[in-house]
Amino acid sequence: MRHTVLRLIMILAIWAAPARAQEVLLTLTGAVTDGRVDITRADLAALPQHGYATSTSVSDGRPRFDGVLMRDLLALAGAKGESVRARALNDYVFDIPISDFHRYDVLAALTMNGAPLTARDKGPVWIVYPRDDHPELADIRYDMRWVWQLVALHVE
Ligand SMILES: Nc1nc2c(c(=O)[nH]1)N[C@H]1C(S)=C(S)[C@@H](COP(=O)(O)O)O[C@H]1N2
Ligand SMILES: [Mo]
Repeated sequence: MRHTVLRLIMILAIWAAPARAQEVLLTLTGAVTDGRVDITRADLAALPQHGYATSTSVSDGRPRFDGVLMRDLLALAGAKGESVRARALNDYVFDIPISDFHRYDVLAALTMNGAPLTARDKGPVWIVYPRDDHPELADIRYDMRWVWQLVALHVE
């Protein structure tokens, strides 16, 4: 009995790791390769990883965020356009000029203070701006671009 349970746990663990890696976190549509690119956790893990601590308009202190650069993500998807329409799980939608991602090291963040962001807490993906490095970013016009629970990007 004990062995059966252990074996079951092992099988589940072995099966769950790749399944989690293949989990689609983001879907890019519009002016991207073949009109649609599904981005998995493994795709994101294969990109260069970046991070920094920054203040935010919704949390205390300066949490550290890690993930990938939005410009690397868009390059991976072959995005060619002027803006992205970012859509969240809660159907919040906001248009962001792609120039932001070249001007600033904007993150598609996957972790905060080393812990994976979950859908319950602004995850799995949160658009994060380097707010403390550029005074102009501490502004409501940019706060609205910090889309959390990001699930889709439409490139135009
Ligand atoms: N997914 C999602 N992201 C979002 C929002 C939202 O409602 N849903 N609100 C935006 C707005 S309008 C602002 S100002 C900042 C901070 O939102 P808050 O002040 O409502 O916490 O997050 C932005 N990101
Ligand atoms: Mo807002």
